[in-house]
Amino acid sequence: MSKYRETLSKLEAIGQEHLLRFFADLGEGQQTALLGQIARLDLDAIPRLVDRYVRNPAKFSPPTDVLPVDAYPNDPKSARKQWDKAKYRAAGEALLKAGRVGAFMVAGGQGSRLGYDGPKGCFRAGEVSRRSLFEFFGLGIRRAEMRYGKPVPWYIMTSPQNHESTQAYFTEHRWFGLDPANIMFFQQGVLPSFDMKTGKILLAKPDEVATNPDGHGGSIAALSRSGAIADMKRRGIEHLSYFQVDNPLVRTLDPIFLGLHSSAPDSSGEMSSKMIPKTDPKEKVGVFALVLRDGRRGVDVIEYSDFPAALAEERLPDGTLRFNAGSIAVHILSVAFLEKLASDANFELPYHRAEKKVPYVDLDTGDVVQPTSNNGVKLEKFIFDAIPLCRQSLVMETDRVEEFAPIKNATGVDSAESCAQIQTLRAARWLEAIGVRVPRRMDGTPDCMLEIDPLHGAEPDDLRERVSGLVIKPGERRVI
Ligand code: UD2
Repeated sequence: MSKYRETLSKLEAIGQEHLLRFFADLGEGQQTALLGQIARLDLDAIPRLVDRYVRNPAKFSPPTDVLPVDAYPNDPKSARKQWDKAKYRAAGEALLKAGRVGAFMVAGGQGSRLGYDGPKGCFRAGEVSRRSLFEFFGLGIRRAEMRYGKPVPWYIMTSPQNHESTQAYFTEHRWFGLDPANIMFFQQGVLPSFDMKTGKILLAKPDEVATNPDGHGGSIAALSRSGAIADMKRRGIEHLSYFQVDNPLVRTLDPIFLGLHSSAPDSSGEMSSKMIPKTDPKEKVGVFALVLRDGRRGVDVIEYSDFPAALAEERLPDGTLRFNAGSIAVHILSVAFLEKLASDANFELPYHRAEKKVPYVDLDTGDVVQPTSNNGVKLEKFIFDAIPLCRQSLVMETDRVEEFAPIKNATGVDSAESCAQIQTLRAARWLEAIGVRVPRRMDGTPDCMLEIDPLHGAEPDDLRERVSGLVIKPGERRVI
């Protein structure tokens, strides 16, 4: 049977044969490409996905029995919970010195909100240095390698859409001084995008199925499929420091967080998370909460769009939000946990459904239509849905100015501009902590633009020698 006939009959069996509607009009190369693209889809799973998530989506019922999480406070002397930061820092440093830690960045997203054409990590995150997001992370990792004397392998998840351009960018920038032998790029999977009403898979072009990356939750299968987990085991890597591509302030390798994750009594060492206290109930970050599932209460992340507004608004007598644990999407995952999940044939993270405007081919005319309202459904998996699968998972609080300034939007909140302001605030704070005067305006904001070179310091003390005698003039732009 020809490849065409074979594909057609498989598609007919699941009611998706329209994908070959224009086959006869295509050139030979296009025909081969289309058949190849369809062959890479998991066709057996399609009817179940269409039925469950596209045509008859269960109405999402937010969990009602939720309690706030008991996070490790940023101030270790807090009356709420006291803990020994120095002890956990030593434990984390021991792991780094033993070469047991890798970095894991998810960079497969479509970055559509930013409106930037190209891998999001190439976007400029240094207002003064003009460095890209990728470079910030690369230099942070290089600093850890120099400080702890061991290579930190860096696993980077891309998607088919940006895989080659991401790799080319790294090559062009000579891997930011890192050894390319310790950087592994691997692609996440894709899922077809569906017509919202009919559940038919959309065609992006007569010779191309409309697809979307399968979400950062797709990384667990992709890490396994690509051989990344095998690579980690060969190298003796036990824990992965997970971060997103959009936050240049992230501590790529935080010894305190690593130590807490790996040795705190209330951590199973499988997956841990960082949070910042939310002040605005509407802030677009997932919320950590203790949720009752199957008779067991455990940590969970509820995405902002799913978190009941009444709970999000609840305040404590001191005015702070009761559910204030906002996720900055920074985690540590143990390699053993990832391997356990990936090797379990019954393991599957839930899919989340998003209704979007998806350009599509009109099946009668063959023309590409740009919809003006939502017509399509994209399905995605989220990595934080693995948290409830842990035996015990902990959450550590951190400070917003120290660690969270994502670039998501072209302007306003979470933009390059707000990121530069936060970077300046952080640098000013660090410099003042080690005795350097920073010019400030009448309203207290720094009258300068400052940026910390991630290679020079991961905390204020690292900068001491470098800044001795430094004078910052009002209006100055400077990389420290
Ligand atoms: C994410 C979290 C949100 C909060 C916020 C903090 C989700 C669903 N929400 O919101 O709770 O923690 O971050 O900044 O994650 N990515 C892939 N492949 C994909 C999709 C995304 O690699 O298929 C990567 C993407 O490149 C980025 C990260 O995942 O690094 C986050 O993606 P996003 O921009 O969709 O998440 P966002 O900002 O809505």
